Amino acid sequence: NGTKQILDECGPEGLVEWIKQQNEVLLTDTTFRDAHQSLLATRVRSQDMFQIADYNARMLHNFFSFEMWGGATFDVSYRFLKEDPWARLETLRKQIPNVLFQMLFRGANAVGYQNYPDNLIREFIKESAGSGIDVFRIFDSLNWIKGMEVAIDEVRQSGKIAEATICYTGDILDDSRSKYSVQYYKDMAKALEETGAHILAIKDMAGLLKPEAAYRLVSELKEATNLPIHLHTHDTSGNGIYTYARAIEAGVDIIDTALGSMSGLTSQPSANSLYYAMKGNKRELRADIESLEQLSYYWDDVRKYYNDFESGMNSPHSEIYVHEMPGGQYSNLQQQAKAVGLGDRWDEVKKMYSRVNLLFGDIVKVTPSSKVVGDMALFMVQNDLNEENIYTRGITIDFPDSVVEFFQGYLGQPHGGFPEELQKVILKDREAITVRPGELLEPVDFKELEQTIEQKFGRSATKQDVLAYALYPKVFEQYVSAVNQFGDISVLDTPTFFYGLKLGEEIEVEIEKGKTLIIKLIEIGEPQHDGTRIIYFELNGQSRELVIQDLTVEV
Ligand code: PYR
Repeated sequence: NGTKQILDECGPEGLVEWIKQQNEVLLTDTTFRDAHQSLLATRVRSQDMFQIADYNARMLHNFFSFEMWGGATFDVSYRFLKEDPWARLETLRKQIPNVLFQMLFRGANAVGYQNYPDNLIREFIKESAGSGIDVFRIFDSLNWIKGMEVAIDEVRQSGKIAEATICYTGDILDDSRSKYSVQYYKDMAKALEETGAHILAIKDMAGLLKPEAAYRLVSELKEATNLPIHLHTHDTSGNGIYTYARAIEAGVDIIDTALGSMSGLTSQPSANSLYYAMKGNKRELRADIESLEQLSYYWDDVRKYYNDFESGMNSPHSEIYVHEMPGGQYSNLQQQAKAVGLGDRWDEVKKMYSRVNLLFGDIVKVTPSSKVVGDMALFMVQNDLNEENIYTRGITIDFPDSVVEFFQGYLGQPHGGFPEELQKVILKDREAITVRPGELLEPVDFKELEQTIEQKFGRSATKQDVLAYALYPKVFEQYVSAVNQFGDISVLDTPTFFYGLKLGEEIEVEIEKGKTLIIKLIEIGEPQHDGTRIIYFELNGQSRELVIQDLTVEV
């Protein structure tokens, strides 16, 4: 029996007991979520997962879970892939009935970048649980317990696993960074246990947890709480396998890995390599290495389709221990720097990132607090600001919205509070809140949103549509108009989706089960004076033509 059956038959408490009773190191495979979020700008399409899902179910049946939803995958699906993330979840659920499905949930920020009303958080969790999610990894971008309480409560009420999370920052081995000490993490772990966590996650989102720190932290947290511990790291420094080996010796229960060809650097450490690394150890991995290798070959091929989204990082970056930038942020901030003309000052931006962190009082940096630090770093470099002149020149400067909102308390409260003098400079005459933002936000009126969707888009709205619209109104609107214009383009194969058909190329598209179209591109007509072209193609052997607007043609 897979872990899914254990949860369904024995409930969350039964599953937790089962984890504790056995001594195996359990694995979560992140290939469907964090691996591609961190390596390929979250662009992996559902098609490429559906093709291999049956194999995952059979070959990785002894895994604890598949992390396959949440984080950035929700909005990227609608925004860039023009596909419905709920359909991904429900289809994979049917294909993989035996292993737990896990999602990353940003506490009061859900799968977005701002705090949302409590009723939206609750409804989103209910719907996700109903559509197939079993394990909710809930974190707060400032490690603020209050930002996680509503989500933990709702997951428990839904009968699913609340995996409450400590985000790891700083360095417990460095006494000069005493703000995030072992004691701090122990206190946080106990508070999460009292709040109702079933499992405790250590989320090392930047890959800062050094091997000896992992040993010490896992040992201490096992002493401090009665919860199974699930460790997540990134391999940016190249030290990930060693970190896991030490955590395994300290008794960690579950770890996050990715399949070989989707692992390493900003992604998770490789399950395949860890398997060999642990050989001969008392807690060697029970994984089936042949299956891991087969699946890795598949992703080796598929990854090539996404070449345009590779970050360009091609060797381990030990500087991560200095700038502390999360795995998924590095390439994004680099793009942002280029966009504002700071491409050739990237080294300065990276240094400024760590200086801004200290200026802000040394905060936890993970979505969305990491974005605030990144926005401020760019702003400081652009405007020649530094730790001294900000208090004088800053009085007359308008800071980026994300920074202002952070200092207003709209992302919650950082450990140790805000630096007061800087807060005054940034907020000017704006007020700051100290309560949970969710307490002040008006509840979402779901009925009204449903009617708005129906009127605006001329289609009936499902609960899933309403939730997506409540979280991301503009993105959802653009998604619906793309679907209205082009139909369901999620059925296209990935090279065709990203790069189009070449002359003479023939593709097969399954538009629904058992219904296939064979499309061959025959000729592209000359551009007309109105910017249109005629496309000549064959559809299941029949000649067809279509007039399209070629946006690259100047009219
Ligand atoms: C996310 O929030 O998407 C992360 O991966 C941290």
